[in-house]
Amino acid sequence: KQVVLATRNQGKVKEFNKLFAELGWEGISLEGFDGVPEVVEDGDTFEANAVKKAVTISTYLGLPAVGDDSGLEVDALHGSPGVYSARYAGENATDEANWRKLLGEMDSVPDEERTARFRCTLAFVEPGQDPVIATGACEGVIAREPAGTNGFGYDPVFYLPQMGKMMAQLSPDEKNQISHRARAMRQLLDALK
Ligand code: ITT
Repeated sequence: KQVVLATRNQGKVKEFNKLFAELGWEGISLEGFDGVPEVVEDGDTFEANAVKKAVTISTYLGLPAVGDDSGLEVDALHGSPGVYSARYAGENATDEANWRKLLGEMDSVPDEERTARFRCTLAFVEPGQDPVIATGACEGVIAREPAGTNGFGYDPVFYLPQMGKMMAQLSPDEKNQISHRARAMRQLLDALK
């Protein structure tokens, strides 16, 4: 099955390529296409944005597409940065600028109140058909210092107590066992069966 990855985030693309390979799917990147429309992420839920990405791309290319909207929900910040995770430190902010801002905001938050979770919503769209939605979450704790160089986004400051490691210290295969994205992908597969 050929499915377009409706994302410009290369960290997501790498993870999807592995997750898709396990299913025997082929992920097609947006890089190879000209004139692909920008998707304006103006939804206030992960689902609205994921659907918008998948519908825009599948309609434009006439191919099945998967949209991923994801982010980090921090309890001490009442669920922020949430759908704004990619631009927490401003429009076009780097991943490092975003997690540094987060560490700053969390400076006075005690250890036992630093719980958080990654969330991922996937929308799978065949041209002209209704979206199929799947979700996944991954629980953890916001660290005080970064560690690790794998993954992307907030992975260097997202601590997994069960593993005794930061998300950025997991190998790509280890992250794909437990991540919000992998869990959503498994749910999507069940929904498509
Ligand atoms: P596309 O819309 O093109 O897919 P994006 O980076 O703008 O790319 P989102 O709007 O879904 O995607 O923002 C997701 C942000 O949430 C991402 O930039 C990271 O900062 C964070 N995030 C999502 N999944 C993550 C993961 O597995 N590890 C670390 N951070 C993650």
